[in-house]
Amino acid sequence: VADQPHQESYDLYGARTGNCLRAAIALSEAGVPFTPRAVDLRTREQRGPTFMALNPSGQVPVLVQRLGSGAKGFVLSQSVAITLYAAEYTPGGLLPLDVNARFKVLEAYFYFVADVIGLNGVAFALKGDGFGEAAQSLTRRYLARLTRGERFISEHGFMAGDRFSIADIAAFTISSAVAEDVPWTTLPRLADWRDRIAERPSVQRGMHLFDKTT
Ligand SMILES: N[C@@H](CCC(=O)N[C@@H](CS)C(=O)NCC(=O)O)C(=O)O
Repeated sequence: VADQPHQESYDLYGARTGNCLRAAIALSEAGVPFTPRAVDLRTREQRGPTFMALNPSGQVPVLVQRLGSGAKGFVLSQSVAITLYAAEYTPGGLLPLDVNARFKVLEAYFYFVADVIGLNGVAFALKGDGFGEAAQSLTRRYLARLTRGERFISEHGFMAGDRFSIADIAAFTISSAVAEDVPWTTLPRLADWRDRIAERPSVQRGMHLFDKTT
């Protein structure tokens, strides 16, 4: 992405879910010109033939590149990949250019993505399938990991670095999704970090992008 002039625009297909909000914040912060396209999960629009042609997994988010002519270009699913794509779009923005600094951000990013968000997704599925006890056990585990994630907050007030990055985006979206279950008063550094991140314009835009859908 980095060495191409940006002539294209993008559509972000999504709904008001953590995975979509993560992609929306990253694209907003990176200055990617994109239009939100709401997908109605209540009517299972994501499993209809039109959407399945875009993403055979039948899931949001999906990023679609529009070429200058308006024709469909590159199509990308997976919020984690879309977030990294946004980082690549504006080099040195959401991911530091310095290799060591970049991998410290990636370390925190994958901690929240794999060890917290991944478990949250499995707990959600287990609950839906009627395995309440197993879901609760996983929930305790990912909440403990989320609160331990406080250790990544740097002296600059961001996750694993001296500026806002994809690690902040991953940590913020899951913190918001499970906010009611986090003992914020016992975690002043995490609460302070959350309040500051919430004020960022890109975070506010991304968090409210799909407000009218589920
Ligand atoms: N690993 C995928 C997960 C995508 C995902 O689970 N999408 C959910 C909404 S957050 C979805 O589309 N659910 C509707 C369905 O599966 O039918 C990502 O991060 O993009």
